[in-house]
Amino acid sequence: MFSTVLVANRGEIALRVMRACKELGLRTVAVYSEADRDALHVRYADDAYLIGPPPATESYLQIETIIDVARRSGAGAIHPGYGFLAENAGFARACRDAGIVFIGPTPEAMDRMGGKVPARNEAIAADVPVVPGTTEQVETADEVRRLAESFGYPIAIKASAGGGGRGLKVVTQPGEVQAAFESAKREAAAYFKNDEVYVEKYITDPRHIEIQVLGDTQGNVLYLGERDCSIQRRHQKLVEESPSPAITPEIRSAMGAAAVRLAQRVGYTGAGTLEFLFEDGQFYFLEMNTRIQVEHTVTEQITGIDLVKWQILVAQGEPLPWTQDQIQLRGHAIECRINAEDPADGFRPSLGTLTEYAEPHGFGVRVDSGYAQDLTIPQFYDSLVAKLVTWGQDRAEAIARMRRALADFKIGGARTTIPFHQLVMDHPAFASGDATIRFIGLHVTEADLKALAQPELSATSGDGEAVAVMRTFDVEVNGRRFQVRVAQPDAPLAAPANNGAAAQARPRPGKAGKSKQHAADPNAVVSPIQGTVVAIRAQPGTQVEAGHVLFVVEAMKMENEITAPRAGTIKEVRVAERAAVQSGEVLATLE
Ligand code: MV4
Repeated sequence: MFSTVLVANRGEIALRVMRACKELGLRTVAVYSEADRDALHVRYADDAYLIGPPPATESYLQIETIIDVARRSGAGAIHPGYGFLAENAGFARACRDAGIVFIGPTPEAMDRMGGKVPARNEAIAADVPVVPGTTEQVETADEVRRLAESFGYPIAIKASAGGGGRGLKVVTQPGEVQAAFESAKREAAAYFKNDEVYVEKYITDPRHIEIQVLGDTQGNVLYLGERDCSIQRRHQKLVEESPSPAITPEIRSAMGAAAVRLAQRVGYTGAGTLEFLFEDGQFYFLEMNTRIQVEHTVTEQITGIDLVKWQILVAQGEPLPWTQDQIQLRGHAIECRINAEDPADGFRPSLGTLTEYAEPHGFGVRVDSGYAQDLTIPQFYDSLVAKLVTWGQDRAEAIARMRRALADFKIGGARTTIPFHQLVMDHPAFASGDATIRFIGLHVTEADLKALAQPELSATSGDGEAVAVMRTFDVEVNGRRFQVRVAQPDAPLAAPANNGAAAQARPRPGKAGKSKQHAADPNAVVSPIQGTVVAIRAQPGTQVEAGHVLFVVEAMKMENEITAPRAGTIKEVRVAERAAVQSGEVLATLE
């Protein structure tokens, strides 16, 4: 069996996988892009290989390169972490063809459960409840209306090839069907190059509940309880917990049994997650994630089972050593995703060099992090800095501990989601276990988020030019200790140029002047962020209303809609699709 594992990922999950390898006595190989030369996963691995520039070319996604590194480094197995290559059946096949163990399910199981529509059909065949609807594509708006009559409004029109909430249209009455159907097809064609859509009843206020499964190569599949991931924003999960405050032991065993039936039917091996919507005591299978997930930690905390270790052991042919009734859930665990994002500014990425970084410690506190003090968060990847997980004997204790741990987590140099999590942990609707997928919007308003303003990362001069970095110092006055925040003059080119705090604090004079000028120009449609243009909805001559979405700019895997600042006619479109744009750059002009 293999004795060296190549970890084809970065950040906290690469470290998480390498720790498991180390405990099993396996040698680890890291791969890294030029943006990750200083990254912790590179230092932690026994061996590390540079695989090129950061994703203009998507370095961590290069199948051939990674398999070649596996060969050169003597790795007998590859762990893909999550994202990147984890759900790529082609990559799993390429590993198999190269005689390398892919730590995950077989490509055949991935093919059967990877797509939404195939997975829905497998679920129906396994007698697992799905949302009422079709799986065949609907061809006409008339057909949509007929289907809607049979299971009632509201309905969801979904892109067959969709995922992550893209290509989902909600229709509340027959009069809206035509426009929504056409719009769904257009969006599906634009995003997925496949305009097939199907129809489901729309569940208006569900929870997102997912079941963790673990299968071995002997055909055993176990379920390890559920996770409640209802607290999310635009399909980005922010808080996850296990067990769910809404799931009774009876529902848990019914959902668990359903998940095991489905996983067993497709010959599932390794760790996997089945996503369900849950409302009014009913659960409906949505889709399966055929990988380890970010939030696997909360399941580990309450089951005591090291999921990543068992992914590896199962890949080595080891049978699972438990029966279902030996799986016991103990206490309660909560995970908060600490992202470098500003919750007061639409969760915009807030990248920089971590001038301060001190993690919380103590009983019941776990931090899975990819960063340390003085490291710079690169703009190319997601904004996850650390996962903060607390365990308690019960939910109240896990919440109290999370409050304490959030207060103890000190991060400077980038804004983070910590104040958002503090708001959630203090919220009565969260305390009572009432959060659904509409928690943000219903219980946390835009105004609540706006009020979460964090201290300035830099001080500005009178004309708005950044001149200093804010730092915190301890001082003693008459023997009593105080903390003071001081604006320290910007250090001369000390920090890395890579979008770090110093670089942000002192923008190149030409650029700052330019963006200010643009921001003041009422005719300019300006990108507030650095990123890549992924969609253009503006043509010269088009009349637009204020707030119309004109561009979609992707930064750090998140899409940002750039809207018209006022009503008017598009005069000029200055960027092309796939163009890299700077923060402050003019994308179009109005007249
Ligand atoms: C739904 C739904 C309600 N009814 N389908 C969004 C992403 C994709 N995974 C499925 N999604 C949904 N499908 C029906 N028939 C509501 C959502 C949904 C959602 C689901 C899970 C977590 C967060 C969500 C946020 C908005 C909508």
